[in-house]
Amino acid sequence: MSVHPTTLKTYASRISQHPNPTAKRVLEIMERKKSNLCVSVDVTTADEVLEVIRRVGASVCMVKTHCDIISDFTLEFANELVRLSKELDFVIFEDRKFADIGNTVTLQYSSGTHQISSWSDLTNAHPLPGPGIISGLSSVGKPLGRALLLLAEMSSAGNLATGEYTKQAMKMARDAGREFVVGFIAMGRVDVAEQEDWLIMTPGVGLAAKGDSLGQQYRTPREVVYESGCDVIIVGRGIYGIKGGEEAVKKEAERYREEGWKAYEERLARN
Ligand code: 5BU
Repeated sequence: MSVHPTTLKTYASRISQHPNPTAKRVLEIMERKKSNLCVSVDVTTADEVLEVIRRVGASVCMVKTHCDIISDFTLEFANELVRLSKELDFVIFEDRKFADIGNTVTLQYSSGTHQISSWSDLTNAHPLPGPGIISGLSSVGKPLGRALLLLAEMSSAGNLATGEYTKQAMKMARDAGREFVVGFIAMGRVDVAEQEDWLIMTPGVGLAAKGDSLGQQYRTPREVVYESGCDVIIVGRGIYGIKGGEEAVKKEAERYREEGWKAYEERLARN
């Protein structure tokens, strides 16, 4: 197993490597709360979303949303999300996966029912349409201090984001600079160049299941953080879907936080 130098550094020592304010904030929160856990709150009403966040908030550095699955989404709900993100100290990541030409994504990011740029600290985009997608999103998000991840890889079986595609995603991020693009959705340390410091966030994490019936594939926090050198574990159904009511969800979030942090400490101990 090759070890990328960035994986031997503490999250705190990486703060100064990042010019983007949201990237700095993510790393600060991770260190402060001893958490590399992002909970993906994929429930379909505003009340349920807020309820899950109240239960898991203390254990996470980040909350990930899909605002287009929330049947009663309003900007008042978004305001409450922002208020909770300050109170409970986490970053909001809208997993929008933009994938259109620059002009269209600019409108999708700033306008419509969701006005994502007004409340989401971090979002993501497919590199598929080319660098215009970054320029478009950046024109809206950068002045607000927001940040972008590119999807360099995916967790689902049979996906096409592999090999040369992943390499080109890296190149596109490098060419864009690190003021707005702060990292990748990836399954491992795709930033092979030794001096690079990107945030690598990884979905497809579960302690119980190995996958679902629709192609999702799960690895454990240890496989993701220790073996693959990723920075943030993203967990959805493994946490909010656990049986046993409110307390069980809270306990499960704490269990994933502990597992993720233990794997990070183990990785640092290789120094
Ligand atoms: P799960 O319930 O832990 O399987 O949810 C995973 C979440 O991460 C879900 O919101 C997906 O949309 C998201 N995801 C993913 O699973 N795999 C990917 O490659 C990307 C996002 Br990108």
